Amino acid sequence: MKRSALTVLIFSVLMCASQAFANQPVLHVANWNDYIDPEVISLFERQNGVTVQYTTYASNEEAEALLNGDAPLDVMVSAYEMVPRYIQGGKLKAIGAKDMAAFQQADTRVMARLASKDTKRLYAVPYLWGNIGIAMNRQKVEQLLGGPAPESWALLFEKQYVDKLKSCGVSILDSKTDVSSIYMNYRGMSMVDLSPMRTEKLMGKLDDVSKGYTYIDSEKYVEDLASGNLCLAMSWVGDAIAAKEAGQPIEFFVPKEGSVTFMDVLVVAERSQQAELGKKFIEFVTQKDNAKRISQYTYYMTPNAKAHEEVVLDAKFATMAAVKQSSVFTSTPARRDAEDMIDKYWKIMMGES
Ligand code: N2P
Repeated sequence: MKRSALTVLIFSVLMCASQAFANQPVLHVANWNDYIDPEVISLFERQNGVTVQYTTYASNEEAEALLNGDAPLDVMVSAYEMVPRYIQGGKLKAIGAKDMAAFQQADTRVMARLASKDTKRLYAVPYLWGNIGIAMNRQKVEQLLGGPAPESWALLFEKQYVDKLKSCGVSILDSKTDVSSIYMNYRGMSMVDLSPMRTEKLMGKLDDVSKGYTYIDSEKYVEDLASGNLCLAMSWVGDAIAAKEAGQPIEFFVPKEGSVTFMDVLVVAERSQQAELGKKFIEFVTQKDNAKRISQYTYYMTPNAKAHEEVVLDAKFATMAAVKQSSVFTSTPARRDAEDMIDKYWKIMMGES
């Protein structure tokens, strides 16, 4: 075959291939960073002849902006505590969540937690859950402290510790409701009856301590823990274990004062034009084998009871499951006037005002 003919042939094969690709349905999915096994996405694409456009976000605020925006969006993973607000705002499609297999196969601990926010279980399908704690390089921390580190949030919330540790890198999550729930609990306060005056005083104190943080961020810290640029971080459990697996002597613990346990769910955006395909994706990622892969890859707990049992057989995954349920609580916004005060200080801490 002459070169030019070969070129034409190759060109037309490529054209066909790209047209086939172009005609494939595209599913738009948004998720937290480091929160899926990419191979599960590829499998879904191959098995269903679709392309998944995958976007990540690193805070509830970013997630909400995506949901409220007008770029194409079908499936989103969301913190469970955001769901009532999304439902009220008409942002989610009712997908008959409770009839999906994920619900029949869910862990009873997860089911108990799911009852309160999507009461009819129409919108939200449990995806992954876990705890927030401290990721720490004990050796570096104890060297700077000149003695043993307490198993306490004091490490992150008291100036005396943060100022001693800031030279080795200290961070907290960019997650306002989680941080304020954990912090107020540490200060012996309940979010439900916080007065604006008390909130102002306590948040002012936190703002002062925060000057010693390297940053407030939920994405960069994964890399920085793994490369030794941080020695102490408020962390989602999976991110801490991932840093440890990447070779740093990082340990994860839930401080003695207790911490937040979080739950993330899969929802379909109201503006999705492909709810059926979206549901198929949700079925796929929550199906036992895929749920297991995702849990193993991310080091978060799957709500799928059978998959979870299998994952924790491997000691490597014991940390993510080893938290006493009595020491954890769900993160709750304060009442409106106190919440406004938290917002004000959060903006200051984030350098936004
Ligand atoms: C992992 C994000 C975890 C989100 N990077 C917890 N809600």
